[in-house]
Amino acid sequence: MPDKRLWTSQDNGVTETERDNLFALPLGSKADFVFDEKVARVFPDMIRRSVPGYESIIAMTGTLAGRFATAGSRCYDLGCSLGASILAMQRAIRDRDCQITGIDNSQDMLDRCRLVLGESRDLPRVELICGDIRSARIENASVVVLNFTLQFIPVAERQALLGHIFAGLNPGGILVLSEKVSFSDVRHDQLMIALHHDFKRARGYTDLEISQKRSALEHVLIPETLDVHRQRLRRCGFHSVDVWFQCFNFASLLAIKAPEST
Ligand code: GEK
Repeated sequence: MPDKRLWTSQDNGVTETERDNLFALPLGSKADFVFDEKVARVFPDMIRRSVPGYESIIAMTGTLAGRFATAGSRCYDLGCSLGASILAMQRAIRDRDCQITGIDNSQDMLDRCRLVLGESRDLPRVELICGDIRSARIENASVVVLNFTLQFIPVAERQALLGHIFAGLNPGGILVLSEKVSFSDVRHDQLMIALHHDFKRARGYTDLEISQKRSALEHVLIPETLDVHRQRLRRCGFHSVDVWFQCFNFASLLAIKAPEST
């Protein structure tokens, strides 16, 4: 019987996580993807083998927070899952006076997140909230992170959420927005999807796993083009918006709120 546990380095410690085989066997009925206990258990393995560039985006989220977090302000990780971005920010922010708030509406994710984060007295304090990011209180923020979470919010509600985040950001504050994206050129879109599936195959997922996961996410994860994201962020009022990372159909944007002086 192979050992199902994997030891995943989270830089400041080691997290025990199982290998993701949730879609390995044929599923009788088609059900939408949910962030339940089964997913939380395998999440670190699942996201690393599913999202090209995930490790770089998480590490650079820390680097960005290290530059933009200001003394006495708050940093938010919206849809924090097991806290990968929280850990990266905690390590990069030198000001102990900053507080990091992680919000997720999956209690199963947050229960595991608490175990991953543990107690670290000499790092910025972390508060974890179980709730919907659409009704979250965001205030005095210097850094807001939405890493692969906006894609799960209904398209019609995305503008309101981003507007709410913009209102809670201090002048000079940033939003890091990472998403699976689509492309308006159909051939390019299909090529990026095929390359993403090659990435997953190279990391051990079978064609059955890839197609069953794709069906489960079909009505749950709705990608949009980079142009749509850029335009929406500009409409919210961000004065500087652009992509800082892209690998196939996964990208991360940096949106900056103007400093008071400009
Ligand atoms: C990472 N950022 O490791 N309110 C709160 N949480 C939500 C909502 C909502 N309305 N909708 C979804 N979630 C993480 C990865 S995973 C991305 C983020 C993925 C939560 C959901 O419970 C899940 O934990 C997270 O958003 C999305 O970088 O699995 O592709």
